[in-house]
Amino acid sequence: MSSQPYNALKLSRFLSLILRHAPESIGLELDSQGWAKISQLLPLLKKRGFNLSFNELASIVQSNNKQRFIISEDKQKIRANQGHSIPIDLGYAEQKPPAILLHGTATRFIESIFQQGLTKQKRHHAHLSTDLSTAVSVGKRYGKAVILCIDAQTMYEHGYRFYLSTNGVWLTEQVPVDYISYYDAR
Ligand code: HQG
Repeated sequence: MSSQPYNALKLSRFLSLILRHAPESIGLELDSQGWAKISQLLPLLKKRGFNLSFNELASIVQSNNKQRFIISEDKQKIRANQGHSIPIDLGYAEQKPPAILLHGTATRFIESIFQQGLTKQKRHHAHLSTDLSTAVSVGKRYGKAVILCIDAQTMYEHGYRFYLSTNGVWLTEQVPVDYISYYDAR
């Protein structure tokens, strides 16, 4: 297994790019729910230097640290579980969120967030987590991490909708300022 003809981390990043943002960049077609046919994907990956079998793709999907991708039950299709910027419908059902959710961001966004609230930016939703270490690592991607605490229970009571992705990320359209505070690490 150590002689893999591709780098698993690079491949995972490339899959994120093509399954969430730019399938057309390699000529891949996604259906309205974001699924790509694996029989179409594998030859396109090969052209990009990622020469792998179905089983190798399945093992990349299975070992991904954030479970970013899923293979359909019939094993014909693959999609990203969340994080898209292209218009597809993941079809997640609305769910009651935990009372508190976290959002990791960077210090440079704080002023704007406390003016406008948390907005979805280029993606379909604002992304929230139940887990402090995930929030910290998400925030660190853009600079010095700051953790925000979201009063999801009150939002829910006020009619805001929440969705839970297959890989455990909580999604909501936006979080107005009233429901945001700094996370108190104690
Ligand atoms: C910030 C990762 C200014 C927001 C994670 C974030 C996640 C604002 C950035 C997923 C703002 C958007 C998504 C406002 C929000 N003014 N900045 N009003 N509202 N922001 O990458 O949540 O590792 O689109 O705080 O696990 O960081 O890629 O969203 O810093 O689930 O699989 O604007 O990406 O997954 O950044 O991350 P993003 P995110 P992966």
